[in-house]
Amino acid sequence: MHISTFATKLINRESLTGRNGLALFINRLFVLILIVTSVINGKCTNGDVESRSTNDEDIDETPDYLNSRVYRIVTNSSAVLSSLAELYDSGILDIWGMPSRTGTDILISSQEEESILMSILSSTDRGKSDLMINSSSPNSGDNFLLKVIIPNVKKLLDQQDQHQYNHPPSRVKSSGGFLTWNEYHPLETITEWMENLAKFYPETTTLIKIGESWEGLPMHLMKISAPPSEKEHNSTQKSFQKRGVFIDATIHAREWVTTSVATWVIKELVTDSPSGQGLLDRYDFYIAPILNPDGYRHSWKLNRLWRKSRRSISNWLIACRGVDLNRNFGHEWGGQGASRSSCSSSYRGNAAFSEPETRAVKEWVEKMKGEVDWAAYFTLHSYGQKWMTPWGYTNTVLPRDYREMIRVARIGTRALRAVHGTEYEVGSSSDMLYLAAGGSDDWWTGVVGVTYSYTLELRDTGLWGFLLPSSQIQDTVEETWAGIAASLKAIPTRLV
Ligand code: 0X9
Ligand code: ZN
Ligand code: ZN
Repeated sequence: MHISTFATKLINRESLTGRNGLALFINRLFVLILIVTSVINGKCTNGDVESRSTNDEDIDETPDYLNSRVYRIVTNSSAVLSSLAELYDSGILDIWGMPSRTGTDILISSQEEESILMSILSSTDRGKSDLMINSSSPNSGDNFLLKVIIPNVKKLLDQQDQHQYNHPPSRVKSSGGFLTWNEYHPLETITEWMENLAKFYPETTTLIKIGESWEGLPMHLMKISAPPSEKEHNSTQKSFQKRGVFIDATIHAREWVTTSVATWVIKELVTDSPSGQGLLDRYDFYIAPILNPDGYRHSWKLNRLWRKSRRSISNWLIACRGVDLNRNFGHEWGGQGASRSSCSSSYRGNAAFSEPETRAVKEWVEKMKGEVDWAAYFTLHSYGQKWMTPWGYTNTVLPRDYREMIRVARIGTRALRAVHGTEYEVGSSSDMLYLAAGGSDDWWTGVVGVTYSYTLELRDTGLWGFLLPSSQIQDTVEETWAGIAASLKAIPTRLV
């Protein structure tokens, strides 16, 4: 079923194109061969109906990344971009990001390297004779640049394993509130840290369980709210009501540095550090450092580069795992850039909010309606150094308050840059990256009605990608928090 619907799609698109016919046809052929071989190789292994078994299946899912490389393709050729999109959509390619004109980073293993590159190159108008690494073809109509940005993924992973091994994650002190930002931490450490924090600072923090993941892990939200000050106590009339700020991280499992930022923000707010001064007078914070606990745990245990949740989806032909939770939110769900194929790393799921993880957020936000007046939403992703607004589902219209969103975003990126000189780009995600429907940012603006809804793609721009070394965590958390804090200060107060 999987293969045949895909083939029909290819044939339909083929008949639409005309010119470039042969190149496209060859390209489609490669894509088809790739799908068939990847099914046979057991990339999508046969399996029974929904099972929660985590042993046998998981072992198959631990790729060794031996001789895998990350390539960057920069092109304005729509044929190449659409061929990339198809490879991604069908689940063959893990694109670190998605096909876009500013550059597409793809992870390719040595076994697949030749066929995938051939397939991509055959869709350029100059055909496969262009197979030149690190070269561009300036004299053709379309620009095309292919270069290796991470020559040996395995080596990088091994180095980082070694590092984790030499510096085992520090345990939470029983006094509560001790975590480090010079290394990454597994799920249990972060959960334990939050639990202790809530015990140690009961006046300001509350640990809220908003639901459970597919594998039954708790989903936590830390509420940070300053107790009313003396001034507020004494005045009979409040001049303004506190508004809510929601920050989440690790919707995508492998984007580890986002969790470091979320926990840093919690720490800065709770310990009343100067960086957050004044913010707790205006806002209550709701922070979820790990929105995809199953995926995060999997990325520690078996596959560092895992992106999606861990639901198992199987039918008679295929058994793949995971839903891209950032394609599962219910505003214009199922539109462009959200795959129907469960093997794709951008699989949208069965329906809007079909996943326990996204549903937990939705139901909790609905429950809080009337109680919290949301001012801003930040969802932390990596990588790319971009501060993005909705919409992700369309690039033909912009949100009503786009100009105001950009004004505040610029204040954020300026403050961010002032810390360590890190440059961010500002704009809507569909303009800067690609179309992708079902993202959390679109839902917060389109359904919840929050003006300042942002997706932040943190460091870097591809040198390390998701494997950002732990030596960069401290700088990343400092600058990101400076940016978020400055942008929150730039939001006009609302009088009641
Ligand atoms: O594709 C995504 O979900 C985000 N990029 S990432 O590389 N971290 O996967 C960008 C999401 C932008 N927002 C929407 N498309 N709604
Ligand atoms: Zn270290
Ligand atoms: Zn992401």
